[in-house]
Amino acid sequence: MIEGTIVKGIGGFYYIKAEGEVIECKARGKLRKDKIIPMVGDKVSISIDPSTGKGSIEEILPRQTELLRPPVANIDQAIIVFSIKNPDPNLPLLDKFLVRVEKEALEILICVNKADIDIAENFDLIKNIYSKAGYVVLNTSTKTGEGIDFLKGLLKDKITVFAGPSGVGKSSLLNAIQTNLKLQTGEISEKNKRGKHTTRHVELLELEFGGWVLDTPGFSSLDVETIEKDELQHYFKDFLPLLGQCKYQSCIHLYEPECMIKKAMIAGDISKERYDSYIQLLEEIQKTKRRY
Ligand SMILES: Nc1nc2c(ncn2[C@@H]2O[C@H](COP(=O)(O)OP(=O)(O)OP(=O)(O)O)[C@@H](O)[C@H]2O)c(=O)[nH]1
Ligand SMILES: [Mg+2]
Ligand SMILES: [Zn+2]
Repeated sequence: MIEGTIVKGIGGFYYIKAEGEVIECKARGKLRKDKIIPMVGDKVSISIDPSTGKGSIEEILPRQTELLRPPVANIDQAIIVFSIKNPDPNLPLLDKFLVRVEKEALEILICVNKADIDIAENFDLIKNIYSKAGYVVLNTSTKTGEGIDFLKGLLKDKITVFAGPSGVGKSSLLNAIQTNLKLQTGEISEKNKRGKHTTRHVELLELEFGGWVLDTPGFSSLDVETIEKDELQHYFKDFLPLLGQCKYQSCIHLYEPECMIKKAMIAGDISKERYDSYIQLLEEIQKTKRRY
């Protein structure tokens, strides 16, 4: 038995890096029967059939972390990438992504790419809201090189997933970080200024200065249906210091009196955009629960 890491999965085949090589494998029927779906990032043990030279995944070792969208295992941190324009930043989608990643207790960085497109007020807006919420917000450009060295420093010796909408420049950023990755990138559609879903699968790539990165396909929506109504507040980093201080223990910061979250929002300590986003997500959770 050989141990390795899944670096890519396409059409039922998994590519496993083990002992310096990449080996094509299929998942054993036993795994499929137990409904265990291998993920990129999984540590696995594989066997090789000496007569055919083909590999099989025998076992998936316990996952340290698991993110379902994009589907990746054993990562340390997530960088959510948006662009300053083309496509325009989608803050409700950013908030949803943050909630899902906070639930997995992963480190998060926010990267606003395409800094060369000169509309600084878009960056300032995002920076204000999210640095107040406790996140690091970077501004990068693959055209001018702005922010790339700083980004590199944050990746060293870590396993980082790059996630975000199509066309924001995730693959371009990875190419700027390490030119020999040669990832395919795509033009933005002239008509709607969105990406064309160029990256089709998740891929784990090794960095020569230490660390691993995962390029992933862009997404345009996320769901929050696995999250409970009273659980949501815990995934708003900016709410955490105040939780438990409202008048009612069961406060979900909606209509209750003497709510510290609402007070902080009115005082400007929690940004209105984040509070509104929280309320929207609460409503969305309520709606999906009613459907069942
Ligand atoms: N102006 C400008 N354009 C950029 C920048 N980074 C990437 N682009 C362009 O944006 C387009 C999309 O880039 P990709 O790297 O393919 O985007 P992606 O996020 O990987 O998209 P998907 O794989 O579809 O999810 C390409 O035309 C890039 O040249 C940047 O910093 N500034
Ligand atoms: Mg891409
Ligand atoms: Zn409250």
